[in-house]
Amino acid sequence: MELKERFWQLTQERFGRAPDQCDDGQLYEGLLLLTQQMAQSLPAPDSGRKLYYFSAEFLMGKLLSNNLLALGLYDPVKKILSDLGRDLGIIESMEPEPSLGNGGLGRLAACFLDSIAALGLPGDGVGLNYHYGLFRQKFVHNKQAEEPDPWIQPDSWLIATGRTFSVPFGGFDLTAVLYDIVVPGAGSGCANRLHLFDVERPAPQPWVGISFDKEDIAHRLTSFLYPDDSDEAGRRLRVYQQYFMVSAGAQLILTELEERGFSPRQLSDHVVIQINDTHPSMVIPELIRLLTDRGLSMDEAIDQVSRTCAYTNHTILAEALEKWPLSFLQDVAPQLVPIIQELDRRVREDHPDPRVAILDSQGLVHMAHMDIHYGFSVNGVAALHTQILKESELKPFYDLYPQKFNNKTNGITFRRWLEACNPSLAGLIDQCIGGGWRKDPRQLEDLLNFGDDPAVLERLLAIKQDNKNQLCRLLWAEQSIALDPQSIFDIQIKRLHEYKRQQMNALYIIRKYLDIKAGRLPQRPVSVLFGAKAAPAYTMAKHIIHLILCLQQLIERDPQVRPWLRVAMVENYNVTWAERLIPACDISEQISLASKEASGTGNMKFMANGAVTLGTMDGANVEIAQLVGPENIYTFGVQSGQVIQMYDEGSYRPLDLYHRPSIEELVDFLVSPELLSIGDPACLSALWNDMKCKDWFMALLDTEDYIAARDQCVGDYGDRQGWAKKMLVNIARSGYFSADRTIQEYDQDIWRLK
Ligand code: GFP
Repeated sequence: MELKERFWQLTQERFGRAPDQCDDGQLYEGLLLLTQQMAQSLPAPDSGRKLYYFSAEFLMGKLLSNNLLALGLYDPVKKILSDLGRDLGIIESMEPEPSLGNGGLGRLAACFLDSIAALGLPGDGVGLNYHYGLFRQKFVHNKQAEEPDPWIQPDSWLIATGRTFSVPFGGFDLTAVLYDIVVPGAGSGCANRLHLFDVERPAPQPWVGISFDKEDIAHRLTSFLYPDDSDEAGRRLRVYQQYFMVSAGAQLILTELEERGFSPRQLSDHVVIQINDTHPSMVIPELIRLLTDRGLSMDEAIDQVSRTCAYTNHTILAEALEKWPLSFLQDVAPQLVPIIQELDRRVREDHPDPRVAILDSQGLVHMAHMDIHYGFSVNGVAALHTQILKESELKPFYDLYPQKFNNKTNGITFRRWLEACNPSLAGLIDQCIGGGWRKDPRQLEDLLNFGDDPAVLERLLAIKQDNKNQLCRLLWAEQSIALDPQSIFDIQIKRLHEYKRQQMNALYIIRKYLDIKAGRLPQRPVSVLFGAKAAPAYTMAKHIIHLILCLQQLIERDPQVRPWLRVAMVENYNVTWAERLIPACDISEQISLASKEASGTGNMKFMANGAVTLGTMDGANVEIAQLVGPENIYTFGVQSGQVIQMYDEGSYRPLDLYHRPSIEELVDFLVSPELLSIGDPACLSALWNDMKCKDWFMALLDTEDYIAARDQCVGDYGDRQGWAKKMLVNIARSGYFSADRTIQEYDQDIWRLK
């Protein structure tokens, strides 16, 4: 049946009316069902070995456009709608964004699923179906407040599969119910699945904020991603969640293995499990348990699992590498305890070095250590990060298993992050070099032939301006934020964390504010945009949000400063906002303390959309710098080697830096009468005190250099032709960061799926 006919029939059956009589909500529902049906009818890729990608987060973003594009239906559907006088953009805005992730980790998992399906590889995601997501961010009195973020509607992308698994917790069992989201592969003609497990009887929305009874495991286990872990009940709930996910996932794997006609003894021939960060690490002992239940000896089970599991590390921050008290596991999943003890005993027998033990003297289980000993691959996510893992963070492990360590520099899907979010730029690229880049983003290099073509450079600038105009309209309509579209758009969007140094960006804003007040005007007007959520229990991160919002208000009220400098923090930053902000960005802020940002992926998205990076030599920024050359990026700051040395020696003294007049003035502004009249004195002085006395992520170390580099960048923006060239080189060199490339490398070096 023709697409149009099918759509007519569907709305007729569902709503008793033809599409031209439907409201936007009904049209959205109709398109959702149509897309869903077509995606579901696609076969799974041919399976040799099958991948299961385990992750606590999958930050999928809205799926309608993405899936229409993957199915080749985007243009036909757009046409059908426009013939009816309707706009796909408006219909899409009806879709709630699935709230299943936090930051880069979850968005990477989503890009990977997209690429795995597009490459026709057999690989499913495994995660949890959080009903209220991370949280919905509200700004109240210049502070972050958290609310539940319900996203599941009667019609959503979730498909009830009818499959269930019983998860044995200490003292009770819980049924895991499996829902699937279909992941159609762009151009591959097949589809994979994202498997999301849920409790049987999820509790309704908590009424007050995001607090709830953390002991009510049976009903609340899947309420929130990363429930507040500032108390013991919260930490224990995280272990419940993790065990629920991996136990149900491991049972699904063994069931599918059997359905494919293989025995548990053949697990590693037919299955590979990628452990995304340490949240799913318990899959190792759980699979060993399930295999021994099915008749394998302990030796055989350990051998199979060790040849099936591979681990990706996403951070070198010690506090982010999970360590759970064995006593929690004793409560949550007592059956795992003897297995973990046995795994630890074997490690100690072979390697007496206590630094590589799984269980430490305080009774903590080091999840990453278990992954490294009992997995066959350990990878970092950018060249520098992998090097740091090998040379310092995980050195004792690298010395034991050099062959396990490998690098897989992250990537992004250009289908969402260029084709879909920036159609005008995509169109210009097509005109210049044809459409081959859509399949193979490396072909973007051909754009380099247009570096001296004034017409193309003009178009690049015009498209950027147009995207900025569109963003301004949206910010005004949705959040009453007014910006000057002619100003430079300088954007920092990412999880709020001290190592990402949003606070250093704020110090630059203060510098400019003070300059303008003193009559020293900047070279041109700048708008500084932020988007970031802070973990509810991360006090310092919330203070930084407070600082930024206070600066926003201070400047907003000041007619002397406002024409030259604006600050705007987008409320409830999410994937959909990123899709609007990134195409409109001139300067991409990637200013983490060198050595701390494993890779970054926003940096890649900005680059592909023609923003110029202002960044430290950290994570994938290093590779961006190599690709574009020094004239097309602004780098600054102390290098990672020196930073690591300062931590080792404990030699960093923020107070000394604070006493430099150029810095003291900026830091002290936090407790100035201007700011205190707007903000909460307790928060601002806590942040002020922390910055000058502790400054754990060394913002003051790089502040002067940062200000100089940023001023240089703002100055160079005035040479419009020169700037357009930088934009073009950035776009042209971004193809390396295609997630398709990353996934091909995972497949060749780790998974070997076909
Ligand atoms: C984490 C790391 C990033 C990295 C992503 C994906 O992201 O450097 O790019 O994982 O590997 F910190 P966040 O969750 O911190 O955003």
